[in-house]
Amino acid sequence: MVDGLLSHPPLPQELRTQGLAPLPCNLYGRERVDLSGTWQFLVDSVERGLRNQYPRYTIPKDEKQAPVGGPLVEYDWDSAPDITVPGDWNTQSNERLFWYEGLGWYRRRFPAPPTSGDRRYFLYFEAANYRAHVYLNGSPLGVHEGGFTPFAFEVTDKLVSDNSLVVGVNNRRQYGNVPGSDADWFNYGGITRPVWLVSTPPTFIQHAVVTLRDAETGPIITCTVTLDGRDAADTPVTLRIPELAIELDATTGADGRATIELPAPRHLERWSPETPRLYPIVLSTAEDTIADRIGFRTIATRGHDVLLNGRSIYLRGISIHEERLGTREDDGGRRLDWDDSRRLLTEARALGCNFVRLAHYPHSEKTTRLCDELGLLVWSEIPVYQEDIAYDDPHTLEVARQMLAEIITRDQNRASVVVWSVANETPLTEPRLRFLRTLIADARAQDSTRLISAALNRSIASTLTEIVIDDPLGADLDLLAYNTYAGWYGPLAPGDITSITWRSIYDKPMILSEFGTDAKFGVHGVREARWTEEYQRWFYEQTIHNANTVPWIRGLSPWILKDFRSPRRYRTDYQNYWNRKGLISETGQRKLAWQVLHDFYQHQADAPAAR
Ligand code: GCB
Repeated sequence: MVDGLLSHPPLPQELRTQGLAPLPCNLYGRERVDLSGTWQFLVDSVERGLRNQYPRYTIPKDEKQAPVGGPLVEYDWDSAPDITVPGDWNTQSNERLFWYEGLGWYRRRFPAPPTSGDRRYFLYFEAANYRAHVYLNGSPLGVHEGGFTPFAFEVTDKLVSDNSLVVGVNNRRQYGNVPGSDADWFNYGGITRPVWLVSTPPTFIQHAVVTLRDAETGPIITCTVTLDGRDAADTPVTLRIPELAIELDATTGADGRATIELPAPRHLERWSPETPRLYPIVLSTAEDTIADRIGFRTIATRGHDVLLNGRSIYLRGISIHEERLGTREDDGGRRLDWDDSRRLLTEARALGCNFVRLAHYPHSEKTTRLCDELGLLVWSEIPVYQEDIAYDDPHTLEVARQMLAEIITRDQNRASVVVWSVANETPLTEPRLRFLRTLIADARAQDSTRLISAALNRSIASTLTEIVIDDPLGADLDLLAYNTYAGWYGPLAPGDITSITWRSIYDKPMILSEFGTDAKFGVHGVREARWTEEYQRWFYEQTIHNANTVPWIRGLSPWILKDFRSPRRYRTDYQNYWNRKGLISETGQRKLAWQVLHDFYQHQADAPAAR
């Protein structure tokens, strides 16, 4: 930890996560009203809104003309500037807020929901970075911490004919947060993903998971349903998968849960990158129905192999940050609509990928749903990043656990998601080991159908030219993953990479979860010259060649698909606050190394030499 990082005292507990409802699953299959669009926005760099109760509230009309002696109110929502939700404030502010990190207040009015009667309502935020303080009609609903996962508040008894929703979002970086105060990506602030008013019947299907597993007797489909509401117990639930001619019932127990289990039909087509088959699924009770499209697949490891549907697979991957692929240099930002997500993933497909590492935090639900459609296996990660995490702070652990639970809840029915990663590049200390082991135990308890991993980069016994995979955390992981920058950071040149040898104390498969060099598109020179496309190409050739000699390296997710904004990249000649390790530039131009990875994925990755 760097001195001075503790200069911001931790927030009092009452300003931490509180008031949340259990997250309703399958948002996109529910009745809901989109609250995206134009909101009002006020910058509150001194954070008075949190201390003085305003600008949480809508000012009653007559208060604006308060007589002398009446309350003095120094803000006015109706004339406050517009902002678009979803979207970060950094890239939609005419540069005024480009570097702003702090508190910003959003306000949106919305009418009473069109349906009336016996319904329940939830305000559902797909994400707000980093801490969100939410108020409805002047009353606090609660607080959520964590910039990349969904959260919801129940507002059933709180809606009026003309509602005022006020949200304070604070993206001030701080030791104790997850991530901490220093990360190599841009800290886009605000309500970065859509906000919805979700409506459900009084007793609704709060959570449902449909999985496939290979038992000794053959493949089994299991569906677990949890109801929420007054009639949650002792209620019949039906699972229908019309294309498999499946219709089965079960009745919930006293805990509101029911499990339906059946042998998978022989003609079930399994989901895979080659055939990303999704089946329409309908779950219903007398009151509620949710529909989704779900793929069936198994993922496991055996010895040095990763097995998808029982078959060894080489993970032909690429790492991706959630940042829009722009058409101009100043275009990228954190707001991604369907087309933006599709554009990034289409670039991954063009490279020949069957796997994407969604770094270093949960990406939007649109992205994982598109990965289901496109046949891209997904590594999903929470932002427990490097050494700047308060590994011995119980509150920080709670936040990380909650994020992990939220992303698992959201994506448990995405066949594409095959890996939960609990961290990236964390130090070899006891507090870190305890912290990550707690997360791993949580992930296994919540979801036994995926692999657990973490990107490692530390070692006890490594030397410059022998990399030893001996991080004690390796014992807890299903899939090992290692980030290497030999040939970029450190004394070795790309020409030295092929003399590197690899040894692992674990009998497990591993992927190279990162490698890369900065190269600015269009900068050319001899291959020994840093920052050039030639240097990057040479580095890729050497690293891939070296990795391909190691039989237990079963995949790659090089760093990274696209150049991305980063506050750590200060060189004005090549970087200008962009990390230039992309295989394509921020506007999509392919660098020379792109072809190297493409050709490897095209011709060699599945060849016996790569096994
Ligand atoms: C890493 C980090 C990644 C950085 C990358 C770099 O090891 O995991 O977040 O962006 O290196 O470019 O240095």
